[in-house]
Amino acid sequence: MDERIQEALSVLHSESTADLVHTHPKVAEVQIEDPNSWPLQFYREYVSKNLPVVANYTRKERDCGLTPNGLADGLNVIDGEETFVLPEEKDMPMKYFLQLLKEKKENYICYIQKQNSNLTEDFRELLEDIDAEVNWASKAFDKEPDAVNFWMGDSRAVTSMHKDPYENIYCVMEGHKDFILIPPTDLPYIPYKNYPVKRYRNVSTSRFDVEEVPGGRISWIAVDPLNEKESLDSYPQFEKAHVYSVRVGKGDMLYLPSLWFHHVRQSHECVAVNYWYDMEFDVKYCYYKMLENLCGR
Ligand SMILES: O=C(O)CCC(=O)C(=O)O
Repeated sequence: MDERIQEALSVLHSESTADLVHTHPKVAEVQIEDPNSWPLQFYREYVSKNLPVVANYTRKERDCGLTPNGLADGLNVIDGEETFVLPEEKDMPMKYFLQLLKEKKENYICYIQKQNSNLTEDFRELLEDIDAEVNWASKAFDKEPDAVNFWMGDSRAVTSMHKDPYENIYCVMEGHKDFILIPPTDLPYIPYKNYPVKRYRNVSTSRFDVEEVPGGRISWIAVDPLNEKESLDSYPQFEKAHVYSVRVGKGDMLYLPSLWFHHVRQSHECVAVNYWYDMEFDVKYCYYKMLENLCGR
């Protein structure tokens, strides 16, 4: 090769060593705090300097429900007493949450399960990929969803049997969910009991605390459909309930009608979104209220 070219190449190499490797020893990682100012920052600091960058939306703290046993919003025996226990709510970076799912630590079970329309409130970035409503459902119900909830978590996290006053369009995007469903007309065979309410605190792999929730008592379903024998021994009338089981797979959507009882399990790292449309408080609702009254619920 021509000597001048050789020299020019070595100048290029040493200049780029000085400029690139010394000033930018590794690929930058940035967190996009403000999407409005990001395009200018991106062009100025990376495009114009011809530098790569890993842009991360996900370091924002996310609210995750933590329990030592996967039983959030469900019954646990605390100090010998059956208790309805709420999860500890912990804000953590998404990266950390994903790492926890991979590690699957004992006694440290996390589940993104906040039902405050967390998709539209806390995970707005995902709205580029996930619709904020299901068009045909909004047409059918003639309203927009009241809440759109994002769910992601550990296979050990279980949602105990309950019902909601919502028409529920439940969509699974990754993995699967196993639903146990019981129709509202079976209310007479579904026993309720009154329980104290407490909340997990300081959950770690080796210990946890439980704190009082002021004034907390709740009437909750006393049977566990996964523990059929024990449930039937204590509450033989539960045998009359019509129990459906359905697996909702990736790409599937479940329409879960309002007031149907449901219990939910999931595959590990399952990702789902559900759309809650407020129910109509029509004649069905009136009959249900009458049934509740007749059954002393
Ligand atoms: O996916 C879950 O764990 C629970 C879902 C649920 O209870 C609901 O959509 O109302």
